[in-house]
Amino acid sequence: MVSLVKSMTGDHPARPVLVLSNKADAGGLQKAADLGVPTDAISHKDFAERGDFDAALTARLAAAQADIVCLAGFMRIFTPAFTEHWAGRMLNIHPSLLPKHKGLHTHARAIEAGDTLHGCSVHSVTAELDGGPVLGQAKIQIQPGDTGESLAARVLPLEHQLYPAVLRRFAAGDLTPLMIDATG
Ligand code: NHR
Repeated sequence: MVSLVKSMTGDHPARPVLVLSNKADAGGLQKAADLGVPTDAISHKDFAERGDFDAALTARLAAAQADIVCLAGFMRIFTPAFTEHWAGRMLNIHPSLLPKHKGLHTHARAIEAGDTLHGCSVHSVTAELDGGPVLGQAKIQIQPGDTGESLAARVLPLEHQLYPAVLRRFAAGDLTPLMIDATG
Protein backbone atom coordinates (compact mmCIF):
# COMPACT_ATOMS: atom_id res chain seq x y z
CA MET A 1 0.00 0.00 0.00
CA VAL A 2 2.80 2.41 0.94
CA SER A 3 4.61 1.60 -2.33
CA LEU A 4 1.42 2.31 -4.30
CA VAL A 5 0.73 5.59 -2.48
CA LYS A 6 4.32 6.80 -2.93
CA SER A 7 4.25 5.93 -6.64
CA MET A 8 1.27 8.18 -7.41
CA THR A 9 3.02 11.49 -7.99
CA GLY A 10 4.18 13.57 -10.95
CA ASP A 11 2.97 12.29 -14.31
CA HIS A 12 1.23 9.25 -12.75
CA PRO A 13 -2.38 9.13 -14.04
CA ALA A 14 -3.83 8.30 -10.59
CA ARG A 15 -3.83 9.77 -7.08
CA PRO A 16 -4.63 8.07 -3.75
CA VAL A 17 -8.03 9.27 -2.45
CA LEU A 18 -8.58 6.86 0.47
CA VAL A 19 -6.89 4.03 2.39
CA LEU A 20 -9.65 1.84 3.82
CA SER A 21 -9.27 -1.12 6.19
CA ASN A 22 -11.60 -3.52 7.97
CA LYS A 23 -9.34 -3.23 11.03
CA ALA A 24 -9.18 0.10 12.88
CA ASP A 25 -5.74 -0.82 14.30
CA ALA A 26 -4.17 -1.75 10.94
CA GLY A 27 -0.64 -0.34 10.79
CA GLY A 28 -1.19 0.83 7.23
CA LEU A 29 -3.76 3.41 8.34
CA GLN A 30 -1.16 5.35 10.33
CA LYS A 31 1.37 5.03 7.51
CA ALA A 32 -1.18 6.38 5.03
CA ALA A 33 -2.12 9.25 7.33
CA ASP A 34 1.60 10.10 7.67
CA LEU A 35 1.72 10.27 3.85
CA GLY A 36 -1.23 12.68 3.83
CA VAL A 37 -3.82 10.24 2.49
CA PRO A 38 -7.35 10.17 3.98
CA THR A 39 -8.05 6.94 5.90
CA ASP A 40 -11.05 5.12 7.29
CA ALA A 41 -11.94 1.76 8.85
CA ILE A 42 -15.17 -0.23 8.54
CA SER A 43 -15.26 -3.40 10.64
CA HIS A 44 -16.79 -6.50 9.08
CA LYS A 45 -17.79 -7.47 12.62
CA ASP A 46 -20.41 -4.69 12.63
CA PHE A 47 -22.39 -6.46 9.89
CA ALA A 48 -24.44 -9.65 10.12
CA GLU A 49 -23.96 -10.51 6.45
CA ARG A 50 -20.98 -10.22 4.11
CA GLY A 51 -23.10 -8.41 1.53
CA ASP A 52 -23.96 -5.64 3.98
CA PHE A 53 -20.27 -5.13 4.85
CA ASP A 54 -19.42 -5.02 1.15
CA ALA A 55 -22.18 -2.45 0.51
CA ALA A 56 -20.75 -0.24 3.25
CA LEU A 57 -17.31 -0.48 1.61
CA THR A 58 -18.75 0.52 -1.76
CA ALA A 59 -20.60 3.47 -0.20
CA ARG A 60 -17.39 4.71 1.48
CA LEU A 61 -15.32 4.24 -1.71
CA ALA A 62 -17.98 6.09 -3.72
CA ALA A 63 -17.99 8.96 -1.20
CA ALA A 64 -14.22 9.24 -1.78
CA GLN A 65 -14.90 9.23 -5.55
CA ALA A 66 -12.62 6.22 -6.02
CA ASP A 67 -12.28 5.00 -9.61
CA ILE A 68 -9.90 2.11 -8.92
CA VAL A 69 -9.63 -0.19 -5.86
CA CYS A 70 -6.24 -1.77 -5.05
CA LEU A 71 -6.30 -4.60 -2.51
CA ALA A 72 -3.12 -4.83 -0.45
CA GLY A 73 -3.32 -7.46 2.25
CA PHE A 74 -7.11 -7.25 2.36
CA MET A 75 -8.30 -10.55 3.86
CA ARG A 76 -12.11 -10.63 3.56
CA ILE A 77 -13.60 -12.49 0.60
CA PHE A 78 -16.01 -10.28 -1.40
CA THR A 79 -19.53 -11.19 -2.49
CA PRO A 80 -20.26 -11.35 -6.24
CA ALA A 81 -22.30 -8.11 -5.97
CA PHE A 82 -19.14 -6.27 -4.84
CA THR A 83 -16.83 -7.79 -7.46
CA GLU A 84 -19.41 -7.07 -10.16
CA HIS A 85 -19.79 -3.44 -9.04
CA TRP A 86 -16.01 -2.94 -9.25
CA ALA A 87 -15.46 -5.23 -12.25
CA GLY A 88 -12.49 -4.08 -14.33
CA ARG A 89 -11.65 -1.46 -11.65
CA MET A 90 -10.19 -3.59 -8.82
CA LEU A 91 -6.69 -5.07 -8.54
CA ASN A 92 -5.02 -7.45 -6.07
CA ILE A 93 -1.45 -8.66 -5.62
CA HIS A 94 -1.05 -12.32 -4.78
CA PRO A 95 2.25 -13.95 -3.72
CA SER A 96 2.42 -16.74 -6.30
CA LEU A 97 2.72 -17.22 -10.04
CA LEU A 98 -1.02 -17.51 -10.68
CA PRO A 99 -2.81 -19.72 -11.59
CA LYS A 100 -0.51 -21.69 -9.29
CA HIS A 101 -1.15 -21.61 -5.51
CA LYS A 102 -4.35 -19.62 -5.08
CA GLY A 103 -5.30 -18.95 -1.45
CA LEU A 104 -3.03 -18.85 1.57
CA HIS A 105 0.50 -20.10 2.55
CA THR A 106 1.70 -19.77 -1.03
CA HIS A 107 5.47 -19.73 -0.38
CA ALA A 108 5.51 -22.97 1.62
CA ARG A 109 3.19 -24.58 -0.93
CA ALA A 110 5.46 -23.65 -3.86
CA ILE A 111 8.36 -25.42 -2.11
CA GLU A 112 6.24 -28.46 -1.18
CA ALA A 113 5.11 -28.73 -4.80
CA GLY A 114 8.75 -28.90 -5.96
CA ASP A 115 8.43 -25.72 -8.03
CA THR A 116 11.66 -24.19 -9.36
CA LEU A 117 10.04 -20.81 -10.08
CA HIS A 118 7.98 -18.60 -7.77
CA GLY A 119 6.95 -14.96 -7.52
CA CYS A 120 3.94 -12.69 -7.37
CA SER A 121 1.01 -11.74 -9.59
CA VAL A 122 -1.21 -8.69 -9.94
CA HIS A 123 -4.67 -9.69 -11.10
CA SER A 124 -8.02 -8.13 -11.80
CA VAL A 125 -10.39 -9.18 -8.98
CA THR A 126 -13.43 -11.25 -9.96
CA ALA A 127 -15.88 -13.41 -7.97
CA GLU A 128 -13.50 -16.34 -8.40
CA LEU A 129 -10.96 -16.15 -5.56
CA ASP A 130 -7.50 -15.24 -6.91
CA GLY A 131 -8.87 -16.27 -10.33
CA GLY A 132 -9.23 -12.99 -12.25
CA PRO A 133 -7.13 -12.12 -15.34
CA VAL A 134 -3.40 -11.68 -14.62
CA LEU A 135 -2.12 -8.14 -15.36
CA GLY A 136 1.51 -8.69 -14.36
CA GLN A 137 3.93 -11.14 -12.80
CA ALA A 138 7.43 -11.06 -11.32
CA LYS A 139 9.33 -14.32 -11.07
CA ILE A 140 12.33 -15.58 -9.11
CA GLN A 141 14.12 -18.91 -8.87
CA ILE A 142 13.52 -21.15 -5.86
CA GLN A 143 16.95 -22.12 -4.44
CA PRO A 144 17.85 -25.35 -2.63
CA GLY A 145 17.39 -24.72 1.08
CA ASP A 146 14.73 -22.06 0.59
CA THR A 147 12.01 -21.93 3.26
CA GLY A 148 8.63 -20.23 3.15
CA GLU A 149 10.20 -17.38 5.11
CA SER A 150 13.26 -16.97 2.87
CA LEU A 151 11.08 -17.04 -0.24
CA ALA A 152 8.65 -14.51 1.22
CA ALA A 153 11.58 -12.18 1.96
CA ARG A 154 12.78 -12.35 -1.69
CA VAL A 155 9.30 -11.95 -3.18
CA LEU A 156 8.27 -8.92 -1.08
CA PRO A 157 10.59 -6.37 -2.77
CA LEU A 158 9.33 -7.64 -6.12
CA GLU A 159 5.76 -7.05 -4.97
CA HIS A 160 6.74 -3.46 -4.16
CA GLN A 161 8.16 -3.10 -7.69
CA LEU A 162 5.47 -4.96 -9.65
CA TYR A 163 2.27 -3.54 -8.13
CA PRO A 164 3.04 0.17 -8.70
CA ALA A 165 4.27 -0.61 -12.23
CA VAL A 166 1.06 -2.48 -13.09
CA LEU A 167 -1.15 0.18 -11.48
CA ARG A 168 0.52 2.94 -13.50
CA ARG A 169 -0.23 1.13 -16.76
CA PHE A 170 -3.71 0.07 -15.64
CA ALA A 171 -4.67 3.63 -14.70
CA ALA A 172 -3.55 4.73 -18.17
CA GLY A 173 -5.80 2.08 -19.75
CA ASP A 174 -3.03 -0.39 -20.65
CA LEU A 175 -4.07 -3.95 -19.74
CA THR A 176 -1.14 -5.70 -21.44
CA PRO A 177 0.48 -8.09 -18.92
CA LEU A 178 3.74 -6.76 -17.43
CA MET A 179 6.31 -9.50 -16.87
CA ILE A 180 9.39 -8.97 -14.67
CA ASP A 181 12.06 -11.68 -14.86
CA ALA A 182 14.22 -11.64 -11.72
CA THR A 183 15.48 -15.22 -12.11
CA GLY A 184 18.97 -13.84 -12.78
N1 NHR B 1 -12.76 -11.60 -3.09
C1 NHR B 1 -13.11 -12.12 -4.26
N2 NHR B 1 -14.42 -12.31 -4.51
N3 NHR B 1 -12.22 -12.49 -5.22
C2 NHR B 1 -10.90 -12.35 -4.98
O1 NHR B 1 -10.04 -12.70 -5.93
C3 NHR B 1 -10.45 -11.81 -3.74
C4 NHR B 1 -11.43 -11.44 -2.80
C5 NHR B 1 -11.06 -10.94 -1.55
C6 NHR B 1 -9.72 -10.83 -1.22
C7 NHR B 1 -7.31 -11.22 -1.72
C8 NHR B 1 -6.84 -12.71 -1.55
C9 NHR B 1 -5.34 -12.77 -1.41
O2 NHR B 1 -4.63 -11.75 -1.49
C10 NHR B 1 -8.74 -11.23 -2.13
C11 NHR B 1 -9.10 -11.69 -3.40
C12 NHR B 1 -8.55 -13.55 1.77
C13 NHR B 1 -8.91 -14.90 1.61
C14 NHR B 1 -9.66 -15.63 2.70
O3 NHR B 1 -9.69 -16.84 2.73
C15 NHR B 1 -8.56 -15.49 0.39
C16 NHR B 1 -7.91 -14.78 -0.62
C17 NHR B 1 -7.55 -13.44 -0.43
C18 NHR B 1 -7.87 -12.84 0.77
N4 NHR B 1 -10.34 -14.88 3.63
C19 NHR B 1 -11.15 -15.42 4.78
C20 NHR B 1 -12.64 -15.08 4.63
O4 NHR B 1 -13.46 -15.84 5.17
C21 NHR B 1 -10.74 -14.81 6.10
C22 NHR B 1 -9.28 -14.99 6.41
C23 NHR B 1 -8.85 -14.07 7.57
O5 NHR B 1 -9.63 -13.20 8.02
O6 NHR B 1 -7.70 -14.20 7.99
O7 NHR B 1 -12.99 -14.01 4.06
O8 NHR B 1 -4.81 -13.91 -1.26
